[in-house]
Amino acid sequence: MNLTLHEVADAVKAQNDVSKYENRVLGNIEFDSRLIKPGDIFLPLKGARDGHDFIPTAFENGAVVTFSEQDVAFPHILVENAEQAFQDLARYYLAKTAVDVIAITGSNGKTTTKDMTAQILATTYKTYKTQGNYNNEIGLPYTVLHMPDDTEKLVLEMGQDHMGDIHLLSTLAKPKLAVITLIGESHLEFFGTREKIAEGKMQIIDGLVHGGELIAPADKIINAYLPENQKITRFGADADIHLTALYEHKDHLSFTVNFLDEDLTIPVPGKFNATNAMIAAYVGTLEGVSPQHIKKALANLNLTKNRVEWLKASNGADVLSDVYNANPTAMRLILETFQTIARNPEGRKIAVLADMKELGDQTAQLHAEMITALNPEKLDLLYLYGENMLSLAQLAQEIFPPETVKYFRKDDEKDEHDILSQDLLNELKLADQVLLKGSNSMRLAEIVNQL
Ligand code: IGM
Repeated sequence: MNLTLHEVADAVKAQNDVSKYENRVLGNIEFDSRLIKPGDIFLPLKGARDGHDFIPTAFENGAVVTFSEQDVAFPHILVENAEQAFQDLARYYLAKTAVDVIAITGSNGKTTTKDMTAQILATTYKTYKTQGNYNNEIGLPYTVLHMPDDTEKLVLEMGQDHMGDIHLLSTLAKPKLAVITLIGESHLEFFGTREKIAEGKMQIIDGLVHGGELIAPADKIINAYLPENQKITRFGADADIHLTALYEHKDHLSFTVNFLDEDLTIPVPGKFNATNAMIAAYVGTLEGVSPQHIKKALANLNLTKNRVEWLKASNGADVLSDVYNANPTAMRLILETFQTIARNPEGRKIAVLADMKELGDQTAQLHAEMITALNPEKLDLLYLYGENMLSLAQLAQEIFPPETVKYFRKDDEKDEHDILSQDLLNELKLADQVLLKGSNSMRLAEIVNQL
């Protein structure tokens, strides 16, 4: 991160005197105390639990200073609001490094535009991009503050759960290029109407630098919100940029675009991926990447699996999969989202929650507390899996109707993974929605594949 302790305190307008602490260069900033390494700075956020409770662990792991909203017996930078301080620090860091920011709002899971853009830019520049789903008011500053010191181009994904989210992210990041891939109707956006989704996404121009450029679909739904004094490039049939040919194959696509002379290929199928690749190629062109480099980067695409994604089960059910890692805050957030979205007509909502690992001696408590995130009126069936989930299963049985909570063992003696998987397969109907969330080692990914 290459910032000193006093510099950080100044950037967030610390309310205490930090001159008594040595002004050393800090390592990383982390809000999960498990990730703190010697020399790091801790950020106590109010997640599922109050991060201030974990300040002692952060120092056990080698933190040299922590942000804090209250006086504590450890070296600290006193602030009114830790989340706001985190955002202020990221804003300061972007100004200091003067890195070029490319902002992309993706429709969750579907878009690979961010990865394609980053891989094209990486042929020519030191490039860093949003990892996983770190695209919200906490994930974006985290991404900014974790970019390598020599980064030249920063590709930031911006997600929206609520109106105003993208405004905050864009004004923080101040992109020189702002990309809207699609005005979707995706599950996670409970905005009511497509107009509201469009309005929310168009806030990506709120922080666009003077002389920047907006790249957006030729969808007329956004016409009401276009900026007056910025360059705008629209994509789609007959628009500024478009595909001039497209050949779909079983496992790849080849296509041409109206702004490059090369024949392009990407090693993934799906027509929409050609559009995503075209947008990425256009960003690369604007940033001065050669056509040869663009062609090569696209041909060798290495697309990472999205951490959180909506999938379709083979029987047609909707699957919200978040199976690679788990902490209490993330589990609470995804439960909130899953319980808020509209049910499919005639469909049920089913949650499959598995153990969160590596939570130390607070494991039992952190799992049991998840009861406050479960709403029996919003969930029709609850599957709980793993030894840490046993106490939650007992608590849930008290508030859910009979037979709607199913518990499956995984402990030293017994693993009922296959029974759970079979039960879910039998249970799942066409109109159902199912959420799967748990630590990677609980092997929920295998169940998602079977679905
Ligand atoms: O949802 S998130 O994962 N998020 C990250 C940013 O990008 C978008 C998604 C998320 C968010 Cl938004 C906020 C927080 Cl605060 C995650 C967290 C988070 O990491 N929360 C964590 C905890 C809580 N509450 S990590 C963690 C806890 C690990 N901690 C327990 C509580 C381990 C621990 C156990 C026992 C101890 O004594 C000390 C630490």
